[in-house]
Amino acid sequence: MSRRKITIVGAGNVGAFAAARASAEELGDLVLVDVVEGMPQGKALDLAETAPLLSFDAKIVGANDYDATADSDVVVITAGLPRKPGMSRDDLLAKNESIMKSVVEQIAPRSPNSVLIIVSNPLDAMCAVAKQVSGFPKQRVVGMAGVLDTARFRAFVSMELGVSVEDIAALVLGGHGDTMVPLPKYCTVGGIPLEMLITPERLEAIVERTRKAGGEIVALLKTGSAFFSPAASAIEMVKAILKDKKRILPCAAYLEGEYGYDGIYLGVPVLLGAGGVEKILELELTDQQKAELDNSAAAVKELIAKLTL
Ligand code: TXD
Repeated sequence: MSRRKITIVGAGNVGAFAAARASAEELGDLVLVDVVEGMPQGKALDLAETAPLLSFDAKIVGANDYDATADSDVVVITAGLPRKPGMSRDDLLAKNESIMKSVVEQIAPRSPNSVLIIVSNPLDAMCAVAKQVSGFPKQRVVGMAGVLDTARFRAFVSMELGVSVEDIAALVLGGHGDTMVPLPKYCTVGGIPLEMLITPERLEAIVERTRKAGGEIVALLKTGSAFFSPAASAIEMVKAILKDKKRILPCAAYLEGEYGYDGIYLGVPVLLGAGGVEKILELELTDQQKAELDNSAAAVKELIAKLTL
């Protein structure tokens, strides 16, 4: 059996670290694509030279065009501009829309059976662009945000309680922005509801920190946004797909009636396997949770209306 093939478009911070994770986990052969001349080639070569140290076998190539990407199983798209201090994710809309269009126009005909994992911001709107331009079925265009937002929530709970992250399960719904909807009621620590282990005030502080976690890092870095955890999150999704793990992960999925929304991408729990988004899980929400999700959906719709699609 030949190896699986993963293309990563945008070999910047997120793309490069995602490539490092994918190769270290021996998920398949890799193609790195970027517009900057020499850069994806250089990073690909550097990464290939880690193989003897980390004991993986993979063909890793870098390119400025798309021919080498043909017949990829999964394509992770991180191409685009990141945020600078003072910018919201939405400020990136116009520029990243045109980048996303040009990338997907090149990718889709060469890898018509691939699953596209969108990472570029503003995430939910970029998923809509990728779906429209690729013409792929909704199952095969999915966005990475909830896995990251959930990991952040879990990291903060672990710091607060001094317990292993491995025992913390959590769920964050909604768009990838300040309107995201962390669901502390669905959070457990070793099977115990989180709410039994923490005061309401501390829990609320963690929820707030999770909502603003991306901005916290942008403010510290000053020159860009988070990349270790976004890259690891994207590769968690790649792994679920390539290994057909049927993971239940919060992802930006195209909704057609689920949760009462139609024709938009929004973060919801999905079953992620070889077919991409194989199923959307619908949870019963309280009135307040539904109101928060409505607010998040409205923010996504507002952005989609600004696209030139
Ligand atoms: O949760 C999430 N979804 C996110 C999203 C978490 C973190 C970062 N998020 C977004 O991903 C971020 O707001 C950006 O829109 C993307 C990429 O972030 P990254 O931090 O990796 O940005 P870099 O380091 O600037 O890398 C972007 C690369 C850079 O090397 C550009 O040269 C390249 O994208 N680029 C392109 N590649 C191919 N094709 C085109 N047209 C292109 N334009 C730029």
